[in-house]
Amino acid sequence: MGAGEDGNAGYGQKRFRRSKSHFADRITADGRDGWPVEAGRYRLVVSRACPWASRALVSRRLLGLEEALPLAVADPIQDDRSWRFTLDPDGRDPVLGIRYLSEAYDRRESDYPGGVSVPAIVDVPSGKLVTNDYQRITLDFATEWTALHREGAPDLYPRALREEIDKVMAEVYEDVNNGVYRAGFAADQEEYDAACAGVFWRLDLLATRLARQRYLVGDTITEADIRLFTTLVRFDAVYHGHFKCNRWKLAENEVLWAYLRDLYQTPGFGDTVDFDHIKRHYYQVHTGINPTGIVPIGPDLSGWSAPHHREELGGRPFGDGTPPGPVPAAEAVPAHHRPSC
Ligand SMILES: N[C@@H](CCC(=O)N[C@@H](CS)C(=O)NCC(=O)O)C(=O)O
Repeated sequence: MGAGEDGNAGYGQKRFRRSKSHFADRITADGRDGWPVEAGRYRLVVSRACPWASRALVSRRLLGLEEALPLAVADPIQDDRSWRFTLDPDGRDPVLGIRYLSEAYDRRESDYPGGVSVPAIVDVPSGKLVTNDYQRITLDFATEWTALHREGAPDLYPRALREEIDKVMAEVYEDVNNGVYRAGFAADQEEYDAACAGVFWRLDLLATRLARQRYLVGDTITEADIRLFTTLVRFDAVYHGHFKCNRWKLAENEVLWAYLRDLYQTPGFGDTVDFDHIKRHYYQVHTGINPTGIVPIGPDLSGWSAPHHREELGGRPFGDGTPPGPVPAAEAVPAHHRPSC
């Protein structure tokens, strides 16, 4: 089920390794890879369960790219052909007309041997996959798709702060974003101990940093916050139990819990999150570490809208810009998949 680096590649290996995105063409303003930025030409394929895809969901909302780059949401449960569009009528994506994301991969490259991963951007006219390079996709949203940004869109990757943003993101990736996966798919005690220690060591450092400042870099929301958010928002629901990162829960860490609630309550963050998809995907797909596929009842999802008081630290969430408008009706996450607060 769901072969690939996220699903099964870690099992039985000495060390969990994340395989590189294979399709790294870029969609740019000048179209140098043959894929120019163009409203309505591409389709963003995600799973709301996936932290890497969720970066793209948040960034797309903050920048107001919903109309320019329409969305396909895959079923959180992959089958042996991977991501599928079983949430759509007749099990087909209504625009691409395909049942499996792998069909877009096949159109791009026949006999591609790697995993079929999200996020993915597909060229609608040709039905071909353009990119599954999740590290690049959101940076390009911020810097290449500018002509299609909404009015008041924030600068998520400000030039003057890029060096620091890149440094923070690299540390967060190694110890937190990917660290939880290394802990979860560890093949032995030693590997688990090292990964888990790294997760909590880095979270402690981040909490110290965030006790003094509202956001990770500068005084506005940047790409670095998006990347930390998508892991933190899953922490208590899946990483604490399923991946055994259980030294403490996020909700027990005053600073990180307040930081997470602050972002969650910011338009464009919490409104992309689907806890039902997250929990069912992790607990039901990773049968190597949860053979029964039982999805636990917790955690208690109350309290996400409680006051966080982070505004007392200052900060200007959108800089000189403004918050995004409401979620397009067709993209709203069902109320029963979200905290009742
Ligand atoms: N494949 C990307 C990361 C994205 C990723 O791992 N996505 C997961 C979902 S959270 C996925 O689609 N896994 C299925 C697979 O790779 O076969 C990479 O280059 O590391």
